[in-house]
This record gives sequence, structure tokens and C-alpha cells, in this order.
Amino acid sequence: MRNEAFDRATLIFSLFDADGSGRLTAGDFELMAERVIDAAADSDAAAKSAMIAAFRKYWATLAAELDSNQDEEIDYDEFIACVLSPERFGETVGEFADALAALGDPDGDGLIERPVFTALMTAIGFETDNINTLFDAFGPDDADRITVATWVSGIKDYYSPDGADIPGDLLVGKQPA
Ligand SMILES: [Ca+2]
Ligand SMILES: [Ca+2]
Ligand SMILES: [Ca+2]
Repeated sequence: MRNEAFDRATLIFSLFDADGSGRLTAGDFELMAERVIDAAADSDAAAKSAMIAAFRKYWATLAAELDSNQDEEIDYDEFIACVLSPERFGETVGEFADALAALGDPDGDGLIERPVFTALMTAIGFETDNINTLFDAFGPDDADRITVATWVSGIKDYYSPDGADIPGDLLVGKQPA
């Protein structure tokens, strides 16, 4: 596993611990889903329902695969094992990526404007500067939009244990000065 993958997973753990308890629980994912849905002002009910379902499936997969001591919480040590076995999470991450990117494209034209992207990523908890740097790295067009496909593959890369020097690393906040 690459150090970058470890750093990315560590950041995700801290963000998904939405209530700051130091462990992941079903409640964290409900809280996070609520925040993200609230940020998707222009999305329709179907897209919001798909996102909520994706968060719940994400939690169910984590709980099934990583809760070694079966206390219905995922602590940091349990969570970090996920980056070692991406084959157990690929499908869930894929559905999560599709649902999140769909929320970024409420008008369905396949393009995501920067303010929509920023609102969703802020709701998840990423830093504004890092979000903007990531958006730039995705190569926005002249109208400052990226494609849904670019974001979906960016999310999948983020979870890849072998990914290094990828745009998602910009979210970790270790950018050169
Ligand atoms: Ca928590
Ligand atoms: Ca546990
Ligand atoms: Ca759009």
C-alpha cells in the first residue's frame, strides 16, 4: 500500500466520523447523508434518495467487512484495513461515487459547475482551498465545469491503494508551498 493511500484513508475516517466520537457508527453516516443532501439544493428526490441509500450501503459494507470485534462501531484500526482489500469495497465505492456525482449534476447535462462541487465537498468536510485545488486539477472547461465521469473516476482513484500523485491527494492538504 502507498503512503498516499494511507493518508487519504485517514482523512476519510476523520471526515466520516461526523459526530467526532473517534469511531464510525451508523449514526455518522446518517448525519453525513443529511449534510450532503442539504447541500444539494437543486437535486431531485430520486438523486437524494440514491445518495442516502449509497451512504447506508457504505456503512453496511464497512460494518460487515471491517467490524472485527463486532461492537457495531468501526475504530480507526479496523477502518484502515479497508485500504488493504479494495476488492471488498469496489462496488460500494462505485455506487457511492455515482450517487455523489449525480448530486453534482442536477440538470443532467453531464457537467458539474464549481459552486455545486464546492457545496457538496464542503458538506462532506473537506477544506475549501483543497476543494478548489482539486477542481482545478480535474481540468475544468472554459465555463469552469468538469464532467461527471471525471469526478466519478477521481473518487474511485481516491480509494485505490496503489494510487499516488493523483488529484485526490490534493484533498489531504499536503501541497507544496
Ligand atoms: Ca462517530
Ligand atoms: Ca468494531
Ligand atoms: Ca450539470
